[in-house]
Amino acid sequence: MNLKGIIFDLDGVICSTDEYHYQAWKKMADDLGVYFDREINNRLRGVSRMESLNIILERYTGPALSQQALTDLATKKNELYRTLLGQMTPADLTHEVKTTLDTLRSLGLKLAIGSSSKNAPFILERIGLAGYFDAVADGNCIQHSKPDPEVFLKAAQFLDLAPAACLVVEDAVAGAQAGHAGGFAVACVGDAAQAGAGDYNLTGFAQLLDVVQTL
Ligand code: B16
Ligand code: MG
Repeated sequence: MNLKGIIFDLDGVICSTDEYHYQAWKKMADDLGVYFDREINNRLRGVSRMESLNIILERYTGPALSQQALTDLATKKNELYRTLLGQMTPADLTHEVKTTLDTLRSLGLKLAIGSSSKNAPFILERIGLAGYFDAVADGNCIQHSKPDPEVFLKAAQFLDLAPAACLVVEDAVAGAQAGHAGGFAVACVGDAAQAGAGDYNLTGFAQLLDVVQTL
């Protein structure tokens, strides 16, 4: 096996916090009177908080919003999102994900997180994975979010591995693009798999065990 490491996206791959992002943005959009649905939400996967807000505001027709008003909207969404995260426990990490991670590790692979989220450390703590990964690259250590490859390149650097020796696992089309732009092989689940964005488009997380045997 030439593969040495796997870099996992967090929201929508390791855990279902993508649903909490949706609920929090939906509440903010409803309060503002802006149309928002799950299809628009799919465009927010992997992109930063402020970029997400800009995508939602494409449908906004009210009076001009100041920079402070934009910041306040993003803060309001994040507060609601963190309230939802605060209710998570290790039971929100599925048995399939945990046992697959453990098996991948037992094969000698290094495991890292590559997430656009500034809330990644809090999420990992809530689901009982604080300290589990060999490296964590997240929204707190990058300038450009996906589809820019920066977060995955940082994760590979933290693992001391070349991109060609790593597989990226993503649920976002923007994340799959970021992986490819960085020179990584990409396996997709969820929305990105349905869009056929990966080199491997999986129907379930445990299918990674089959994919790594071929790399
Ligand atoms: P935050 P990922 C991404 O996480 C989410 O997919 C995206 O919807 C979110 O806007 C972004 O994190 C920033 O999140 O507001 O928590 O900093 O999928 O890259 O793990
Ligand atoms: Mg994601």
